Amino acid sequence: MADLHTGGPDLPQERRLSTEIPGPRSRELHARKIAAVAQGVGTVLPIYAVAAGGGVVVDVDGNSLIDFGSGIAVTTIGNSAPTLVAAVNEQVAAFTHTCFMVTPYDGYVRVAETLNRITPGSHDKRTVLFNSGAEAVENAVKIARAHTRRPAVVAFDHAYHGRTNLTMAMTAKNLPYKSGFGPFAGEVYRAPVSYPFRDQGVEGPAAARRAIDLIEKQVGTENLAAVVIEPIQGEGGFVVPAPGFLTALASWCRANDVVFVADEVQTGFARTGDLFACDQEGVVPDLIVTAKGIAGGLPLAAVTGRAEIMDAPHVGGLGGTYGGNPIACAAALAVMELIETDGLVGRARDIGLTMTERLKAMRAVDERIGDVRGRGAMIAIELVEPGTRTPDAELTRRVAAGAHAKGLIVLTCGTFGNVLRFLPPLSIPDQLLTEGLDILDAVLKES
Ligand code: PLZ
Repeated sequence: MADLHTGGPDLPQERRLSTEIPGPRSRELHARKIAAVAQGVGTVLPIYAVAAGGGVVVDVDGNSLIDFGSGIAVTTIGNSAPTLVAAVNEQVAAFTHTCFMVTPYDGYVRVAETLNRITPGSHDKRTVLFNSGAEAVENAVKIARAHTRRPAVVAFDHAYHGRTNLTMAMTAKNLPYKSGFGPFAGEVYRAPVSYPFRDQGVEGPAAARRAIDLIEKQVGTENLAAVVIEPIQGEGGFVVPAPGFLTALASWCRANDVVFVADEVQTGFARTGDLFACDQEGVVPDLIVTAKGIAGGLPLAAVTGRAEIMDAPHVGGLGGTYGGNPIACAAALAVMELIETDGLVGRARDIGLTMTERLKAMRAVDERIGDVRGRGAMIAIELVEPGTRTPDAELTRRVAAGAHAKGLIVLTCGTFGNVLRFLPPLSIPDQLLTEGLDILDAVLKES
């Protein structure tokens, strides 16, 4: 089994079921997990990984599963891309840490320069690095408050921004994220998003007007520091707002000196078939928050934005021991180079076309698929009771479990728990993508 422990280019790109899922070794490890790890940390699929790359995750029992999850939209370039592994190894051997706030290093600066160049808008930008999406969202709010000297923040229905106290307040869904963990940070207000499937007939600009009216009446622009929005909502159900919603919101923010923050933690770095989801509509956020796909699995996150806003906090006002760790920065530079040189934006679009075409064909003969949506390699189906818009979370759970049993890793999401989402790594071979969709088709028919 030694070869199982090697990810990278030699990992066989095949689905292989050697045992039931989870197998005996995974079950043994899972019993130890339950005895050792706080139960608050849930598990989607308790197979224990030993190798991963391309489009597969290999477990301790020798099973090789097709990956439609990418570790929640993180391993966009794969889990063991050779250039990333080489960059990380080189950096580990040079030094692991000095703390950028103590004695800085070039990798951090290069990541900042690259993000300033590739994020939407050609204005003068600055970047600051952190460890997680939630930490970066919190800091975007700090920066917006320092710049505007106003307290309030608007987030949206179905939003997800993290699990820290402020980002829990900004996250919409009670269970599992918030219940029992309050009181939450104050001055967070919620506005209605554009959710075309559940909001039939409300066009983007009208949905923006609805949100803006509420913000003006309930918050007041003079109190509002920032509007924070995911251009395509992730955990909330891959909700793609109607065209014109984001542009109208962004221009209202600009006119009212409110900082428009795009949370592209899940949508960033080629995932949606554009470098950033904002690019598709030409939306230029004042601040953009990135994480996940930025560094191929190493913990890194960033806030990038207009120089005059980013430079509002005083010297020493932003930071953290590990933010912009040199190993994570080396990984990010490898990822960003690969995205540019390997045409991964186009690859995400192709994956999106393949998935959407197939899922729409499935929808045509299955009334339980209420909606097929998303962009690029970020696609979902919303499952409902036939011919209605009533969410069917039970069916969603069954389909996910059925896929897992057949060796396909899929994730669910959505406020109502009725969305199956597909986030394959862009390194997945076509035949595995097709096989994964075949499995999904078969499981839906059986469920
Ligand atoms: N903003 C848009 O999608 C993380 C969360 C999984 P962190 N989404 C996955 C879970 O159950 O914890 C996310 C996101 C958006 C912020 C975050 C938070 O990023 O790196 O998990 O803190």
